[in-house]
Amino acid sequence: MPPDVISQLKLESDVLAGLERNEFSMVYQPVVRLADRAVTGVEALMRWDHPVSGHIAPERFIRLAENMDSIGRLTEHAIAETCGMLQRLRTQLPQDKPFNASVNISGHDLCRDGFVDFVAFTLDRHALAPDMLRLEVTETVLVQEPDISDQNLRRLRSLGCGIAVDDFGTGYSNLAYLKTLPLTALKIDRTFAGDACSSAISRSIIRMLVGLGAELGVEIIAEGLETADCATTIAQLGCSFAQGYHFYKPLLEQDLSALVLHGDESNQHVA
Ligand code: G
Ligand code: MN
Repeated sequence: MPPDVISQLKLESDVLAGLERNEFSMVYQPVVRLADRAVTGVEALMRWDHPVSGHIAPERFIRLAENMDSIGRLTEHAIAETCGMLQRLRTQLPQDKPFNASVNISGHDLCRDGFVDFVAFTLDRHALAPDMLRLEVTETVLVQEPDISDQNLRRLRSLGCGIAVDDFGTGYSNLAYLKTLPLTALKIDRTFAGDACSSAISRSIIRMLVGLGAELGVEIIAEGLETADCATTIAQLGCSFAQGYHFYKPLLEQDLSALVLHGDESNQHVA
């Protein structure tokens, strides 16, 4: 067997064993409303605490797992964990305070039979309003699998879930899906948002995307903001929401709850 097949098989069995042993956990990076810096939601990010390799970043295993059946199990785990967190948080938040969590899903998930039913079942099990959950897909997925993803995204949308387009601006220049898909948010990739204060081209692109968001009635979220200057620039360009290390790193659930319930006491344990 070629070495890449062996390592793929090893990864597959490690992922399945890791799920059994509870090695996958979620951290939550706050999304802030730029007007008042209120935390209005989070992006859920997966962490793998591997018994031998230690902490493995999602960029390293998700892309490999996308070729395997286990990506479905990982996504379902992420959705179930995130819905559990939302249910616990919801009981403590004022009823009228909107809050949402985004979970990253792959093209594989969207094409899988039973995925939409799993989402519906999990929302129901946690007694959550469906609009508290957003599913985040990359632009590439929307362009590569238009028929299947379109159908399942519509079903998810009719359940009431939000749909966010991740890494917006880096996938394809084919924006035809914007005409047909019922989207909730576009997330401007950090290659533009991260250097908005130093690059005039990034600023032009962001200005254009903010205009597009207003026309389409979708939220625009800038990702990867690392400095105060960039945050100020992004706000001046009319962007309403942002996320990035300048505001918050991904947080453990306990720190997220403290932040959302009691405000920024700057004592979070960074996850
Ligand atoms: O593409 P996506 O939005 O899913 O990427 C999320 C990843 O980006 C996570 O691994 C997260 O830790 C990382 N991330 C979050 N905020 C920042 C930031 O401000 N700068 C950089 N470089 N990475 C970030
Ligand atoms: Mn994402």
